[in-house]
Amino acid sequence: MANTELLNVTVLDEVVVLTLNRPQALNALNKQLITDLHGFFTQALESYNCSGVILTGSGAKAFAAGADIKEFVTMTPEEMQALSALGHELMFAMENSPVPIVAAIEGYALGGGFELALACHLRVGSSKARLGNPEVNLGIIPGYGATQRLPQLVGRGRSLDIMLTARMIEATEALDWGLLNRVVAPGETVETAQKIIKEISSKGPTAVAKVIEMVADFYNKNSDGFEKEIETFGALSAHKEFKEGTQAFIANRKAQFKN
Ligand code: DAK
Repeated sequence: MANTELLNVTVLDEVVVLTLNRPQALNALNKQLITDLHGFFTQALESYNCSGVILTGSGAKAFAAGADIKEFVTMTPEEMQALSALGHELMFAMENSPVPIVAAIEGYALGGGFELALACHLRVGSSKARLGNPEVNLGIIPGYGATQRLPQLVGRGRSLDIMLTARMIEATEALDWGLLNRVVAPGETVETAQKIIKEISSKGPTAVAKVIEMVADFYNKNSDGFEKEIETFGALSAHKEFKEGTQAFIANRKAQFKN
């Protein structure tokens, strides 16, 4: 899938940069944008053969200021449920992507926009980033997974603080809480995300994909993660990337994982 009207797709040095493109509505996530993101992460991503994805918002003011309030008030309960299912599928596809996805957050990441960032593997925020789940202000609860992913990231007390008070968390507090992995100057989030992905791309790609898979598995109530780690560890030790990584160490050279 190439660009759509609302989702800009570019490739920069083997990294896909996805830009939410509704700056006039602070990149609020309407049905079309969720559908485009779903199409990208469930179908198109595979064909890019990239080392990672950066997800960002257009304009300096917002990553995404939530689900599109003006649109969702017009939807029937059936349409809301169908959109919820699509959104959940999207977030799971992101969480389970074999290549790292890094959110580059300039300005607001609220409600559904925050949930989209929570489904990314890492988050880089500008010092002007403001994060939060203000859904209770509208008489609803988060609908794209924050009730589950937020406690996974910051625990019960901080999640309840964020979701019950609906307050916006500033970048320094978000960094302290582990909501953001890095805080940088405004305008530098994409470049920083690019550097992070570049660094990860020098590692064994299969090991990277397996780390993502195994950490996601920690939250799978039906799976024994320790057992899976033993199996995966064994399988990887027969992999050519393990051979290359260890031989490179012994020969005192940099490992070359790519052909
Ligand atoms: N939806 C639609 N339009 C939005 C928007 C949003 N979430 N956020 C901002 N905009 C629009 C504004 O209406 C305004 O449009 P015009 O009036 O110019 O036409 C434009 O973007 C610029 O916004 P402001 O003029 O308000 O800008 P300010 O700098 O004054 O304020 C702000 C920035 C971020 C503090 C403010 O815009 C704001 O409070 N925005 C709303 C934040 C919010 O409550 N977000 C929604 C949380 S609830 C679902 C799944 C999930 C969800 C829903 C359904 N289903 C599965 C169906 C999730 C719900 C949420 O995300």
